[in-house]
Amino acid sequence: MNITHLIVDATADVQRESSNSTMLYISFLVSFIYCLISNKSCLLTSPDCVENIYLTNNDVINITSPNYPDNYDNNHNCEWILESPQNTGILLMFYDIDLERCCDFLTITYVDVIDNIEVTEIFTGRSINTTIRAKENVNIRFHTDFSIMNGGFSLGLEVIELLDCVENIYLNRNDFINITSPNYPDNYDNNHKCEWIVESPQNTGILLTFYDIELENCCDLLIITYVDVSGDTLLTEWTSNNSILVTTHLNITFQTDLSVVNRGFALGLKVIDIGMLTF
Ligand SMILES: [Ca+2]
Ligand SMILES: [Ca+2]
Repeated sequence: MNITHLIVDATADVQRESSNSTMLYISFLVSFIYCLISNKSCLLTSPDCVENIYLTNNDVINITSPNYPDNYDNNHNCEWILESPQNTGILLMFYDIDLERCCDFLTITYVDVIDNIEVTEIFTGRSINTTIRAKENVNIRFHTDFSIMNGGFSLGLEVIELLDCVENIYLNRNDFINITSPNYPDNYDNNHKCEWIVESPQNTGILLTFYDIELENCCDLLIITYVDVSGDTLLTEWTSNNSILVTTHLNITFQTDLSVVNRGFALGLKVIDIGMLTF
């Protein structure tokens, strides 16, 4: 399955734009859509330069457009092929993207770590502070046309650990869910690592209640990281039938070692209005 996203600039200085550039942009969209319908690879002609990058576990490297932060060149078409060790992923951190909106593109093709589907994202215009979490192979293309050059892009790359399971959970007001270890109430597995990333709406809190826990004391871990008014807090010691109120972001990680399994854990998450809480 392949998904293509077109990410366009939402922060550009619109005062600089004229009706001519609007028409140019519309004509680009028409040609781009035609391009996708007729031939999905039409933006990806054979590259002028290709670089293979093999990332190792402790690498954090930076790739940029040619001449960055000075302007890139016209008629440029380069490709980077990224690979990380088996059973790892690649975190792509976009520090800066400044491309001619109509006509110069940064195209990223990867398999998303959460959805496990191939995605092609096309960046143009201006964009910052975006991240992508990809499986171990990523293809990056940088294409410029025959006129108008901008500052280009700067992109950080880092190897990340791939989890056995990861789930993003977006809760609404008054939602209530349970989260348990795999197989619960039967025993969990050895060599297992799972993560749940939970978010709730603004001006709410997440009431976290522990129902049950039985882990190998030395070696299997349930780590809960949450945000409160004083910043990140790491919670590692807790007991059954105990509740805490956390703010709108919560990260739960469950990690087991190579031997001895137990029943695991069960907890509940309920979204409440902060003002309604009484202890
Ligand atoms: Ca251009
Ligand atoms: Ca164990």
